[in-house]
Amino acid sequence: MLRAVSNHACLRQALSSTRTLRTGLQKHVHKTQFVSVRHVSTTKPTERAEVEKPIVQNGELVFPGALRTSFVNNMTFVDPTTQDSMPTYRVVGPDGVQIDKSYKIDLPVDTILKMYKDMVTVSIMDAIMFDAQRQGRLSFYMVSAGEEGMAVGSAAALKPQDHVYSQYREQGAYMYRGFTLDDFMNQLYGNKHDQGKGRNMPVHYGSRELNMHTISSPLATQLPHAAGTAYAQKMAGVDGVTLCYMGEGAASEGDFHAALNIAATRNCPVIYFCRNNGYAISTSAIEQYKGDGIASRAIGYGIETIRVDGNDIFAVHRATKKAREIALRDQKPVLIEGMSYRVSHHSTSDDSFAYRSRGEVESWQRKDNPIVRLRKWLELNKHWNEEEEQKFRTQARKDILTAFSKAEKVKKPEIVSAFTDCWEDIPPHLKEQQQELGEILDTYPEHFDLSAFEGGRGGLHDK
Ligand SMILES: Cc1ncc(C[n+]2csc(CCOP(=O)(O)OP(=O)(O)O)c2C)c(N)n1
Repeated sequence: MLRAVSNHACLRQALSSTRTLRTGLQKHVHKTQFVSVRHVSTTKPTERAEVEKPIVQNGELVFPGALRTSFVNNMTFVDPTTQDSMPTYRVVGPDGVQIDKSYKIDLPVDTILKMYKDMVTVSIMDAIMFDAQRQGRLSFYMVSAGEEGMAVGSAAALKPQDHVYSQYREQGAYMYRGFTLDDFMNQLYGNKHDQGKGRNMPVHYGSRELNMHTISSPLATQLPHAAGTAYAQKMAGVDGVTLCYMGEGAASEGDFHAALNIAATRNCPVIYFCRNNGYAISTSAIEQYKGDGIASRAIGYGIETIRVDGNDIFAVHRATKKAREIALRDQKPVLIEGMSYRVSHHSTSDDSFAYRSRGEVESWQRKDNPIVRLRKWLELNKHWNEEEEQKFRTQARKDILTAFSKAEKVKKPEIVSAFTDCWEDIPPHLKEQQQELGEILDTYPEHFDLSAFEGGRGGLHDK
């Protein structure tokens, strides 16, 4: 109890120091402020007691670095190829029939229908926006075809207060949590309603309101951030966890190691969700790693883990719901590896038939798919039919096209937003650059058409 009280006092001190530090840094960038934040241990008292007292087994001291090891006198190297591969959990098979009968699908039908509709909407939006990019109406796009089930199914197991970090193929999670078609389109067009003020590439969504941390391009950097967010949630004692998505390619980054180890050692309530879709651009998973996928690595970090069929939204949802319970109750990380297949090109900058056969892609498209699988289950259970399907698809398409043409017409943000938000206030050296840009625009107005930007030349605000 004493420890908990002192932790909270420390946290308050840390938070208020951080606030002072931030304000201090932003308001007076030339001044340096130092604050001291006391070290707070989050190792459980029982764990500490274990490492503090020497442990003796059969009269011998146990090495502190491997408390559960035992001595053997036959020398054996562990050969990973002789280990069983981690199984892949499934609730419903490709034909829509429930396989794990011990699990009662207890989700309300309305929720399951929302999950289905969100997957379908994302897939239609992806197809339209991919084509829009090919027509030159958009600079870039990435679709999530074949992976909608992992994004929607996992997001459906979260609570609104949970925090989410994405890679870039999780538009389904955004949609499930309440990102609207207008929100998607405003970001894709980088118009003045885009919360990121048009500064990021398309598909780099973010929403403070929905606790969805803004996507950034450098792979895996979000993983340690997520551990830190979960650590802060733990310290603040809030009823929430953090979920962080990544691809199996991103899991080869050093940040994967840093994040999982810190999450495990600091007992952070974070769920790492790895979408293993078999490819990282042109690099197939067999060239990416030699071990048994990503889930097996979590064991080495002391993290509970499960591998699930990413085309089975029920398996994804059930595993994430359980992972959330474990992370919150035990205040520790959990890793889920969702197995799937990237049926799409990597992005609009990629032609995947340059490195894999059309036949391979087509057989996946034909044989397995999270949307078709859930549709089969819904129809078998009389919750959906062809007529509803057609009606829904027609309406979704209409709604997407409406949002698309609306966002395309909205002006870009004022050009001053190229200078704002680097710091809270524009510092003197950036002010100079802002002024210089004004002079260039005034000297060569015929070379700069600013009619697409809110306020035109006036949007620079330096006159
Ligand atoms: C640090 C870093 N290295 C390389 C890249 C270029 N890059 C962008 S996406 C990508 C592949 C990622 O594959 P994966 O994590 O498996 O996700 P997927 O695209 O399959 O969803 C690469 C190499 C990058 N954005 N950041």
